[in-house]
Amino acid sequence: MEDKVLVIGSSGQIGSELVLKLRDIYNPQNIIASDIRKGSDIITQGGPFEILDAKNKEDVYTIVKKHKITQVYLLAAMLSATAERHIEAGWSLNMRTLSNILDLGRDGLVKKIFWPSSIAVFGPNTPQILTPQHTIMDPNTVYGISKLSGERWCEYYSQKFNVDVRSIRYPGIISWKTEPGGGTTDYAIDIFYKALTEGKYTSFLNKTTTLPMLYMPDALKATIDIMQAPEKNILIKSSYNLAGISFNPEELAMEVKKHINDFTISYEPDFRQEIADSWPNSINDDNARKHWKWQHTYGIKEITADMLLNLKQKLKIK
Ligand code: AKB
Repeated sequence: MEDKVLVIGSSGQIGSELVLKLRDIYNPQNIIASDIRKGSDIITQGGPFEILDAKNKEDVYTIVKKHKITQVYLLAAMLSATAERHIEAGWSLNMRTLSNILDLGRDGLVKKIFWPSSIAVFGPNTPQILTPQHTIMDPNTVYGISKLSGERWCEYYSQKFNVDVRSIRYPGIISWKTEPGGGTTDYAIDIFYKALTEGKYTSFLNKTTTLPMLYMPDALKATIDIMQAPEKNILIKSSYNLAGISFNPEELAMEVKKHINDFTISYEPDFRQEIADSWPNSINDDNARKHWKWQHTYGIKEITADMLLNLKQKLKIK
């Protein structure tokens, strides 16, 4: 029997691109997109789409039974900056949705689950350079606390109920198709929009704030690779460290300047600076590379060139 896949959060930055990628690889009729709000036509018309509030367990179970779903990708979440402003809503969204999906696995309704964790699981006392897989984890944001709790629940459900749940600690994800909302790493996307439309950008992080980042094609590849890997290769049941590249706002601005000569950047750090300061500069992802052959492709040069090229077309800039 062919797998039937449910993507929750299909209108978001990652979900919207993941649906299209999965529909390219598999039969599009087997990829059911879902979100609390209606997404773009390309998502809702290119295959099945359901309006779904994944906090509602009954609704989740109904959709899963209706479409005979075998795999779930849970991409709905409130990111770090927004969750600091909406503590209860962030906690509730991030935890309720995960618990509903893990229960689907425990109850034998689905065979495989993908749930993303984040570099936000680390905190101010975590070693910041090449952060190891197993280390001090003392997140001090709502988002980070929810992700670390989520990791513990994933491992628990895997050990106690044999649920096949797979997870990656996403770094900042850079992309041009759908804008992200409410992340601390979002400066690395905003900068491209502003460089093209205004020729200048004011960064909400200071110039030396180095953070781990990944370009969307690499993020999609990692997500699908871990789901396609044989179960015996998934030795870490909480969440895998994953790295692509690391850079700071000043380095990214210098790269942008190579394409837009008169581009200027200034710095006005806000509350997101403290969040970024508590996260790693770089990540050790040896386990992902060993266990399921993870490899990234895009560096800062390639990301900058591709972002500017695609955003120019999207924003209709000559
Ligand atoms: C955020 O900035 O909140 C996210 C993340 C690193 O998980 N992009």
